[in-house]
Amino acid sequence: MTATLEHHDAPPAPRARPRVGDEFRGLKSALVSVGVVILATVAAIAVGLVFFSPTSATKVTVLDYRIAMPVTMHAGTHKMQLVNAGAQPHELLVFRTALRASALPVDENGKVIEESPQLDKVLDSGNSLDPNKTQPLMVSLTPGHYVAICNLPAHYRLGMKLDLNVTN
Ligand SMILES: [Cu+2]
Repeated sequence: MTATLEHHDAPPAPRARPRVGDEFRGLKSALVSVGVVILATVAAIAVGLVFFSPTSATKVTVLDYRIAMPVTMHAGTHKMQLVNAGAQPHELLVFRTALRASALPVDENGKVIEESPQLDKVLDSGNSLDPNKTQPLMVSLTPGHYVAICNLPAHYRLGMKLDLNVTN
């Protein structure tokens, strides 16, 4: 009689234990999934902050008549924020060149000859930027020597030139 009862009672127990275990496994995998989603979201936000935050851009200020920006930068693709803090419109041109900023080839009007084979233009802000305006720019730099200038009439001669060294 006792053996029979045990025999009849026994089957439900093994079935019950796996069900509880399955629920825990299901809960565990659900928590792991939520964790993965949270980590992925945090990682995406971190990447977004690094690549898209305005604070990560290199500030380049053009004034009457000089350029203020870092003179040493690391190789890579950089965001730049061009700021015209002068009273005149300005532009920003960057050339990769072995020539010093003070020794660029110029025409009879003192403008830098941008098409010179000695200059390899890597950045051109395009239309001149008005005073108190800002303009986002992107530039890819490899190790070497660069020169930044503003080539609006007489601005190079007046002092808008800067040597930039790019390191690894
Ligand atoms: Cu200028």
